[in-house]
Amino acid sequence: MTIRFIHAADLHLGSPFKGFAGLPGKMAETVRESTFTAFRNLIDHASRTRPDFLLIAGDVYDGEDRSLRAQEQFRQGMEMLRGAGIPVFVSHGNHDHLAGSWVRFSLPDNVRVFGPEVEKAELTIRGTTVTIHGFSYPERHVTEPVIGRYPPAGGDAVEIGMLHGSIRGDEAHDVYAPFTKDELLEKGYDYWALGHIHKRQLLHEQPPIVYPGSLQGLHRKESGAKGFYDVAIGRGKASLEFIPAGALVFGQAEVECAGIRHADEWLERCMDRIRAFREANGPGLLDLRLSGIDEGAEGMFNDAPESEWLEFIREAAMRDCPDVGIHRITWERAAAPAVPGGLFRDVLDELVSWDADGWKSRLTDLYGHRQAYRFTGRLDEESIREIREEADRLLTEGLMKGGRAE
Ligand SMILES: [Mn+2]
Repeated sequence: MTIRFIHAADLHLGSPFKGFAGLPGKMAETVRESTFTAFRNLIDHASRTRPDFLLIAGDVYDGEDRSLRAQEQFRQGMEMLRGAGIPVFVSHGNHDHLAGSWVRFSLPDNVRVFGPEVEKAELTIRGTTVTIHGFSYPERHVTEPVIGRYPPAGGDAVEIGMLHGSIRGDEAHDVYAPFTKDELLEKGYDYWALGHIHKRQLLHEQPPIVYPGSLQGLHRKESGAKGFYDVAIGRGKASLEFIPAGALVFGQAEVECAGIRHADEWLERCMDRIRAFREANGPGLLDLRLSGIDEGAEGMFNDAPESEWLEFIREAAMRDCPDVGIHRITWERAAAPAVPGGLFRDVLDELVSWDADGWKSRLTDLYGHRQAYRFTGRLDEESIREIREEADRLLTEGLMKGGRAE
């Protein structure tokens, strides 16, 4: 007796994808549409392969105001599954918590949305009872543990827990509804369908404790194939198959620049990497990291503004691999040019002196803004470091080029 279901999470329908407007051709639109395309891929897979049910473990929508378009697309997908006789269980997460204000759509009756308290849903599949436990975030910040409110498994039913949250003590992410692996295992469930962490991972094999990751990469740090799990649970044993669903893959490629003196040599090396990426991943957005820049290459790069190099490679990529966009180029220079003292140095030193809290306090207005926070990425240590480096680079180059900073 095998139960088969699909586990997806973090769809982030309607994610605005800030910072991609400069991409040529249809790429910008492909990026903007990507969460919807990935969602359609999920629905198509389910309609075609007819699992017993579908689980969505939080963050269906990117914003608490759930745009009309995102809701309409979601409703249509649910209607299709209703037509195919597939029940759906949804728990909302920190991005689409229940306290947001949004225009209401009615969902078809195959969809069960969990309320703010941990509750259970039951269904019978070919004579086997399946019990699904879950809850939706009543508000954006659920920082208290909720795991204690899940009842332990009892009886013969196949029991599944849905939980949007993170492992206690995981410093890399905002901690929501924290739990430990042991706390999950102690419940005795047959499967834990997690959401919130966008990187796919298996925390435990039997019984499986699973983050399927985001359905579509949402920015360049969410690189590699994205999708969902197709799960089969038989007698005390589960098997999982990862199904890619993303419309495009975020990736990085390194371009070795030693010995390059002419732009056409550089172009050829870049195109080799772009074609290899296309071969391995299909459509995508690529960051090019230029390494091994010797003095000659440095001289060549300095003869044109960085924006022009980016435009140059974007156009070449569009001719050859139209579905691979070049997101950005970074120059890995051996040593940064020396910056004279004075005002610029003071500004750079000031930036470097701020710690994470310093950055957060300076960005409070922006991050706390009702609309703006959706367009700002997560302000973690890594993004702070990137912002600082980028500021450093812009100031330094602006200074070197006599104020021609972009
Ligand atoms: Mn999420």
